[in-house]
Amino acid sequence: MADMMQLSEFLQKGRAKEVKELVQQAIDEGMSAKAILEGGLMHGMGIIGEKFKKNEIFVPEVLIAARAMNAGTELLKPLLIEDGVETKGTVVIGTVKGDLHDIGKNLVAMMMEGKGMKVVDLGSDVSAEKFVEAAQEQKANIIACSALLTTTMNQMKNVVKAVEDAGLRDSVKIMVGGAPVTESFCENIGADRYTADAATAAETAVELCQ
Ligand code: B1M
Repeated sequence: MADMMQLSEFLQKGRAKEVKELVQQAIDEGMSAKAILEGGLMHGMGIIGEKFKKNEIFVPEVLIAARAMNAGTELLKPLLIEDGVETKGTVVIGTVKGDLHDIGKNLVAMMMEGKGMKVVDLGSDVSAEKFVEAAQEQKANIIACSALLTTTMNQMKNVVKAVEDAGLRDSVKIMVGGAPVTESFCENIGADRYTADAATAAETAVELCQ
């Protein structure tokens, strides 16, 4: 039986190969994507975050752990995609300008895809203008912005303004999320919906397209 504490430890040590093997073993044994994510991968990343905060580890170690996390979550993607689901709408997603944290955004994108949304992932460090251009090109229903830094979350305000300036405010909904983002921040900047986690973000995206 795949041991989720061992998975957490491999992730903390940035051992991507072992993370992949253990995630695959857990999948083969029939463990749910949620159990693997929460019990192993996110548990490990939580400990990394705590150690980073206390200056017990530094950026290189965090980066290596993040790579191992992405290697593990990629394997979970097929489990999160429901077979035969018709496209419910289009979402343009990215991490805001100045922000390189993409793990949470990747999870949100995967889960949205899993719920039948067409997801156009712009990556990280995405400017307000780029969000708007992509939304126009893709005729998107939703722009979804992620931010992990208190210094970059304010970029979301620029996205709301750029959407307004482009005359898209009535046709495009704006979703925001990421660790420092809150419901009241969402209201203050005039975005449409804040969600705290990837699964709720995916459900909300579908709801907004109905
Ligand atoms: Co950074 N980092 N980091 N980091 N990093 C944090 C965010 C920090 C809290 C660490 C700490 O001090 N404890 C801190 C921010 C402090 C603050 O602003 N208050 C911090 C800092 C300071 C920095 C640097 C400035 C460090 C430096 O250089 N001195 C630097 C900034 C670089 C930049 O972006 N310009 C930096 C760099 C990095 C790495 C590159 C090394 C790496 C990122 C690698 C990568 O993403 N590819 C990294 C990492 C990994 C972290 C921590 C440890 C983990 C983040 C993570 O991936 N969590 C983080 C500490 C922590 O969060 N505890 C930290 C797992 C992920 C699944 O969770 O992203 O929260 P999260 O996503 C969740 C929800 O938030 C939500 O759903 C997800 C799961 O359900 N969600 C959404 C996310 N987006 C959403 C969008 C939605 C809805 C929900 O709708 C659209």
